[in-house]
Amino acid sequence: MTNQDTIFSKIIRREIPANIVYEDDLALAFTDVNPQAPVHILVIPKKPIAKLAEAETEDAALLGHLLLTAKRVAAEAGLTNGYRVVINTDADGGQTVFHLHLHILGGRSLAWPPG
Ligand code: DGP
Repeated sequence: MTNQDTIFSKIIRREIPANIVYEDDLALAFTDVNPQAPVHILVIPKKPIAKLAEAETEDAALLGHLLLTAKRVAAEAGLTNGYRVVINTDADGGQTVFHLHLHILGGRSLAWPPG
């Protein structure tokens, strides 16, 4: 089941503002409103997949595209020393917006494991 009308759908439709750093036919990337690192960018599919747990085999190419978009956006953000890509999934994963998104976190050394 997908939720077609999250805050991220509104960003895709330009109904609310966002600092968009990358866009193509399949994906959008914009800075996180509540940054957890000096660079914190979200990469989302335009297709409203609610969460990774609802991605299907038919989404394989799209999921690959999102990872390659994350790589591109991280490079364009100057994260030459490394970065982390995170997909929070569902309640225990800490997901709060139910439109699949990749967090790109960088610009400082990140601790592991996460809390
Ligand atoms: P998650 O917890 O993985 O579902 O992360 C959702 C992220 O979305 C969280 O880091 C804050 C961010 N966020 C929520 N609402 C907005 C918004 O309206 N604009 C932007 N740019 N980011 C948002």
